Amino acid sequence: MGKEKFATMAVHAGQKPDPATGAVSVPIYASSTFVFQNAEQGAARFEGKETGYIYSRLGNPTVRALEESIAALEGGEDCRATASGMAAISNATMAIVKKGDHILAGDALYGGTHKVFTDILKGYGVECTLVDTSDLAAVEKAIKPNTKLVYIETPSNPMMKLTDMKAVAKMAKAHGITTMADNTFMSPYLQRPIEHGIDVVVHSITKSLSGHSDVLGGAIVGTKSYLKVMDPLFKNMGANLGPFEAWLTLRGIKTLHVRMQRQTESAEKIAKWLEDHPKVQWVKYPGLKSHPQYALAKRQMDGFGSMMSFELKGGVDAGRKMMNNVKLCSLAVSLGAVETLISHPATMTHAVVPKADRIKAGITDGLVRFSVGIEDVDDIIADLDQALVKA
Ligand code: LCS
Repeated sequence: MGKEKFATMAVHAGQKPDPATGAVSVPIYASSTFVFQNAEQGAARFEGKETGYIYSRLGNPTVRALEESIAALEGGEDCRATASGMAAISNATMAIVKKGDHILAGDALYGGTHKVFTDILKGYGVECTLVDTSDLAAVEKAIKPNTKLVYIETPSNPMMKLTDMKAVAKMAKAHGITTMADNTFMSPYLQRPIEHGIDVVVHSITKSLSGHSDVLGGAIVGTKSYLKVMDPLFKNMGANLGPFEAWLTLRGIKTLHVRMQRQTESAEKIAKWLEDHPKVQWVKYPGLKSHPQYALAKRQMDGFGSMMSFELKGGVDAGRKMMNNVKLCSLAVSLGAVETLISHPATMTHAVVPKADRIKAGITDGLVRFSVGIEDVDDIIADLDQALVKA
């Protein structure tokens, strides 16, 4: 049998019946430690001469099932599940860069990532240049002799700007630079960066992978050799995910393809409706023909996703009025959930980004970010419609 299709892997990869009991749902192994048959076995496991569980910071069966599932869905060799998306990004990055190294990163990143790259890592002697990674010539120009990592979000949060992954990966490889992509916005159902040559994929599994606004977690996907280099850092810094969160995410992943299909279908309809609305200045959604990278979106993504941003003609005041008047949509940060979420990046997710960086990246004060859920699309549009009347 060849490689299974995505929907089959979503339900079954890593999620085998429990060998001890036959339970169809992977059990929650709520155990911090695991008994050794004898002292020799304990020693052998610590030395890596025998596989088996030791202590849950070093590995846990429920978490392991999730890691196998995500690795299969992303088409990567292996995965480590982390306590948050930020834990994934910081651990994955710190395994690549050391004092004196340079990171080249997209200019519109999630606020937390921006803070780690431009401020926190600076204190450890790592410098970072932000660049518009949709502009290949600008990326090439910004490469320095000490550049060790090119980091991208595609689409970016919240500007929905795409990066040509194949081209960037090829360019970085020619310079011996590792590439990392945050695939949170798309999920592996819609985009698999490793297929385009990207080396490491990171996720906030808080979003589409778990999908139900009930988990905080992250994941790092890469080659076995990369993860071997990262493991000492990961296991000793203690960024691991707990078994309950892993179980909730395994449960979420079983319906990932179904949720993403519905969310994408609804998002396409909503983006077109917003674009035609007289009170809307512009809409950024990769599935709109007006998106400057529509052709690239069709080439490197299997669908356009559930995320969009837009600005009203009345700017920040109109946007605020609209957000204060939605009834079905939840005024909340986060994304990729079954619930439709609306938020204001300038004062929320990207408030930690210095205003100059934010404006340069196009994140204006009036920008509204929208994450489409799985409710009835006509009800979502009706809610936006009544809120826009008041804006
Ligand atoms: N990557 C992206 C693209 C994100 O949007 C976020 C969080 C993270 C990584 C970090 O993941 P976490 O540690 O929160 O699991 N994004 C958020 C957002 O847009 N609203 O609230 C959090």
